[in-house]
Amino acid sequence: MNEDIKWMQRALLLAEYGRGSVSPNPMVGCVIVHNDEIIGEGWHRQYGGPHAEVRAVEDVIKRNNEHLFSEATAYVTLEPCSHTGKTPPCADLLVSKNVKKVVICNGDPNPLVFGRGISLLQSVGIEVVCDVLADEGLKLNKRFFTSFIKKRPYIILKWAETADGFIGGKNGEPIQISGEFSGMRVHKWRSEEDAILVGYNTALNDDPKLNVRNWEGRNPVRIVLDRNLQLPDSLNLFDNVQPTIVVNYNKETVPVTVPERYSENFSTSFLKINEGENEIEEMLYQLHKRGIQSIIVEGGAKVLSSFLDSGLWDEIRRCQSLKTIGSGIKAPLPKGILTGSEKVQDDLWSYYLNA
Ligand code: AOF
Ligand code: ZN
Repeated sequence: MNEDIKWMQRALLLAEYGRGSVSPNPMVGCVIVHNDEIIGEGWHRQYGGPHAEVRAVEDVIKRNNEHLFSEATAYVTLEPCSHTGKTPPCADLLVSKNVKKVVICNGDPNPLVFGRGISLLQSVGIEVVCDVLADEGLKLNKRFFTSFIKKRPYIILKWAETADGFIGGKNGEPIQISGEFSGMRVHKWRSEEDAILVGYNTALNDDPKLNVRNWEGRNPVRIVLDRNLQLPDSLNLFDNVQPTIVVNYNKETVPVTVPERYSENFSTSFLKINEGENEIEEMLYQLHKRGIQSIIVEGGAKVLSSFLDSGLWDEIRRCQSLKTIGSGIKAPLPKGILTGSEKVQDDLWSYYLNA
């Protein structure tokens, strides 16, 4: 196997460890190699914390391999940064360690970097190779890239339907459709996204908590569509255990930002949108400006359909159980390309991508 691919695969694997903890930053891994051996490695573990390159360099030093830097290659899944954000520039760090070569999976779309990291490395004579396993990197950080390219969060539409195609009872009463293991999976997914969104009827009828249970992970920001501010304060959504954003036509308060998820001060905030045909588009842009890079939309049928109709979605995760109820609220019809399906106990999960 090509050396660059082998080590980049390892760097991508390390980057995965950051899932659920680094957003709105990307997941990044770094492996430093000398003579076909790893002399240090690391990944971006936590939002606001040291970048992957810093961790890898520290690891090289900890392993007493510092003398090997000048003959070493650094494999990084994202172009080393050139800006001072919460941490100093990684490109400067690699230059100061005098590494011989840097292999990169993806360029950084952040306008603060955008090629400057690569130029900086090249300007001092470091050999730079780009786009190694680029497609894998784009997939790993699809939320991060979507945010910069489309100026909206990455949207996952998730629902469970009965074998006869219903998503809920006749009068909107909640019914248990999917099995226990599907439930765990859904909680894992919640922990991987910045936010979770439901419509007015789901909030009122189900009184959901929209938190992460049955899985270890961080709670997403809750977003609820309550256009005319009619939801009662007594709902679980307003328990201040995790942040909630109420999308409505009237009221705007100081915005919650994604990093607030990492603090302990949770509250309810209000996001005002204009009534009209482009409500979803406007809402997504406003949420994007608040740093939200991904949303899992969990219902109900009307909200899911409006996302599907707008075309502003990226993935569908659809669960079909063996249960039948005969009548109820019809589940939406999936769109896009079916990319795979799998059985989880008695449930069949199907996955679609927006073409
Ligand atoms: C890297 N290596 O591991 C990551 C990078 O506020 P900061 O300092 O954490 O900077 C965040 C930005 O840095 C983020 O938007 C992205 O452009 C880049 N992330 N860069 O060289 C890393 N996580
Ligand atoms: Zn950096």
